[in-house]
Amino acid sequence: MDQKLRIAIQKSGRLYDDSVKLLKDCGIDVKNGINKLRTEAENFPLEIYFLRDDDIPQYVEDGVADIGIVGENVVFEKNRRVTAVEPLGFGKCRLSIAVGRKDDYTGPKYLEGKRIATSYPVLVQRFLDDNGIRAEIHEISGSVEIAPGIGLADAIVDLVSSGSTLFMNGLKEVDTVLKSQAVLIRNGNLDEVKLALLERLLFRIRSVKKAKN
Ligand code: PRT
Ligand code: ZN
Repeated sequence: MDQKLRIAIQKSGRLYDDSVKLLKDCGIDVKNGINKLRTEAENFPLEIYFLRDDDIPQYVEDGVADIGIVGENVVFEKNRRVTAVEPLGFGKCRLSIAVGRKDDYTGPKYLEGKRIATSYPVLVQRFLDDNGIRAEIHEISGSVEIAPGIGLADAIVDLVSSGSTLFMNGLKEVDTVLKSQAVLIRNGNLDEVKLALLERLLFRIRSVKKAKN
């Protein structure tokens, strides 16, 4: 049986449309994935798995999928053994520190001894360590922006794109922990056949990116 390359993409959410569009732009037809967990491309030896973005690095590390499309923020937070092969130019955002609009943030030292709410404890801890700061991290999985307003935290670290969510919650962006975009990741132990398929796909992805510039 001919081998297929298995790619994991987000099932629904901010990366879904652009991930499917990228494959389409590469000349690969992805049939109505939305209610399916798995589908096959018609005209390229590619099998597509639809997953929650948080699970993609692990699936790729474990070799359940060969490659995946996911935000760098997730790749770095999950800290899995996967290789980033190509930045994709969409899903751009920043993981930023925000404090109350009237708070007087003077730099990372401001965070010393403070309570920080975030869904990114690993990246926040690394930032604190790099800056020699001790602070208390409160991990929450969603609606991080409301934490300061309800007295749960003094600062937050969350993804920002336009900044309007912060603004609406009375917060201001004061520092950036990580700049992020969607990347193609791959398993570290692909065999020659899969590597050759990946090269074919990458050639197309790079052509699409060039055509856009
Ligand atoms: O269900 P699943 O777990 O797969 O999805 P999810 O809800 O975890 O992720 P999703 O779909 O929200 O985001 C997927 C990826 O898109 C993220 O991991 C980032 O790499 C990227 N991305 C780009 C963003 C944003 N921009 C973004 N603005 N992810 C989230 N946001 C959120 C942010 O958390 C905040 O709540 O949007 C709000 C801020 O937006 P602005 O425009 O008001 O600043
Ligand atoms: Zn997620």
